[in-house]
Amino acid sequence: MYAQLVKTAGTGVKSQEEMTDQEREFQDKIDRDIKIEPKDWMPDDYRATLIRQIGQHAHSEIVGQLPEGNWITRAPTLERKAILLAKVQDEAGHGLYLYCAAETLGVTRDEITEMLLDGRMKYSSIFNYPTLNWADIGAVGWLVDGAAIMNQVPLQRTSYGPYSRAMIRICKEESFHQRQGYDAIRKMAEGSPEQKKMAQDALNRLWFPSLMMFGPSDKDSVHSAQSMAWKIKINTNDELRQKFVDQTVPQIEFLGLDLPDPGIKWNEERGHYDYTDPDWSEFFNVIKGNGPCNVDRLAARNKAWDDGEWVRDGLLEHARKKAARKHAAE
Ligand code: FAQ
Repeated sequence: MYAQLVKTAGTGVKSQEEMTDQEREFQDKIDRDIKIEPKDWMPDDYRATLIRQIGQHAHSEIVGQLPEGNWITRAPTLERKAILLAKVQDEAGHGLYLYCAAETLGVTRDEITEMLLDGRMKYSSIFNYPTLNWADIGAVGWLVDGAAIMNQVPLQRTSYGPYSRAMIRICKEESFHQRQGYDAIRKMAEGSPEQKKMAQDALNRLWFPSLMMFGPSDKDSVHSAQSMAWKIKINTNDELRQKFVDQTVPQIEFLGLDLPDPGIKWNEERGHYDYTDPDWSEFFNVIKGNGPCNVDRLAARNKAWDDGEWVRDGLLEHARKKAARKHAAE
């Protein structure tokens, strides 16, 4: 069902005249900020766009555990280990809320998981970059969670009720994630010259991949126009990227680190920082499956899925037996 729906998504935005009465009524609800709930009528493309976005978002939370999980055993102190463990567990929880939100649209979690595992569905490009050392873990919390929050705070107002409600809870936890990352990187930036160098190196390597998290520039964004008309997205990719740059540059300066991009400069006229665009050919290459860690990430998820088969089978068999006993007793 989803694969069929998805084929139709991403077409142009319809004018009022082109809409059917039912579509006009739907758009009117959106325009009046009335939330769309699972049993309400919705256009197929709206449903498909949501399944794609929520599904990719859920997959990102799950795959996003891998680069951080890698460092739980090597965290420098017990406190940092406990914090990282809690954060990685939170990401699993975010994935689960989001899979539940996707399921309200008529897909099963198994269906979209299989689409992740065989490469038909995407997850965020950022998780295809490696975390090489402890400074990278601080930088992931600071920059990656920072970018994630910038994107997710407006999504609390997204038009689909279950997605919006999931985002409210997720955002609360994400802000703790960002704070712990900033705290970890600050410790490094204020530490020995070697530690400061590691913090700088992590910032330099993760800066452009973090900017890519917001998606391609607006002129290349296939889905933005329709998604914004339906208030699935509240801001464009470039608007959020600019907000992230404006918020993060003063933090870099406060940490006493060098700016990772010589193009960063305050623009008095615009009231924003100018910055260099990421290398979009690298971005498109990464989302095609050719980033530094794509193969490893998918192999890890496939292994976890295969290794967990006996657990899923056992639970289903238990549920089946329980239902049969209940049925026999009635
Ligand atoms: N990576 O037309 P647009 C996190 C694809 S959560 C991969 O602009 P759209 C928490 C896009 O799917 C991070 N693919 O698309 C955490 C489309 O391809 P398709 C995840 C990307 O949907 C922290 C094509 O490019 N957050 O980090 C990316 O309107 C730390 C054209 O793009 C969300 O998912 C990308 N970065 O806008 C966890 C937030 N960008 O599907 C662990 C919700 C674009 O047609 C540790 N999602 N593409 O084949 C969104 O807000 C939107 O989906 C965007 C993309 C803004 C990401």
